[in-house]
Amino acid sequence: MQKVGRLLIEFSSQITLERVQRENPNVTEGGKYTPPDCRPKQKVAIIIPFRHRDNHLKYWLHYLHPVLRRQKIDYGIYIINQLGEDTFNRAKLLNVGYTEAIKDAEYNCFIFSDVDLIPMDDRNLYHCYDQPRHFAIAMDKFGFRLPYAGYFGGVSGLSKKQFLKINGFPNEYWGWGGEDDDIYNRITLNGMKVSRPDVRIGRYRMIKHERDKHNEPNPQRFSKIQNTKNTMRKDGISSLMYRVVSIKKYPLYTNISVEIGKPPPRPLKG
Ligand SMILES: [Mn+2]
Repeated sequence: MQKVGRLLIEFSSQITLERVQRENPNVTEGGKYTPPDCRPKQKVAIIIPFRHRDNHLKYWLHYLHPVLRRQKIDYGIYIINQLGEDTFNRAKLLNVGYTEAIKDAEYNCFIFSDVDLIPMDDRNLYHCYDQPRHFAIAMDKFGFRLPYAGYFGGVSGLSKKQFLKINGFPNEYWGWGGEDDDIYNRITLNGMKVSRPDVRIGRYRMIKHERDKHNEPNPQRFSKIQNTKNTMRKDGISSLMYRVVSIKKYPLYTNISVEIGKPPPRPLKG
């Protein structure tokens, strides 16, 4: 199967998981795939932070499994589901995904993707590069441009070595925003720089949605991203605490449901 370049992506037809399964017969339990005709050097865990987005996940699986197979990636899909209704914490879920994926298989590359982002070109290769990679550089919601030079949101990828060099991701960003900028800071403060695809290839469609409940913009994000240098050594993969409640291997993905706690109480002013 060859890559096809630009893809037609739409979210109006109804997708069923049975259909996606039928169309991807070589994907094995837990959402794993190994190309039959080559031996990839990288083993890629794709990690998706998740809560209440089952419909988006269907589209993601429908579009991504064929793309990843055409790219001859050796991969596994991990949905990291935050249990309960406390404030969402994307970066902490990504740390959990890293930790659980390496218990499952010998991954050396980690791609962190939002569940509602679909690449529009299969030449945007989902593996790791010699610098941390930002994949989602031209999203439709930003007019197919980077919203700002240091943007690292949506879909990104780090080798195991790169991830450990920055002590993973911050655990203390509760609610929407800032965690991706903190990760960008960690990368540059540790002497690395972000690699990106060509703007014609790094195009993405985001599935339109209302803002999630319990993921309000985090008002502390502006001050926190000024402090990455002081926080990154103590807050990260080295300080990660969580509890796995269940691990379920479905035909197209592995679901890991976790309790990750809630934000610390805000001190009263005065
Ligand atoms: Mn979104």
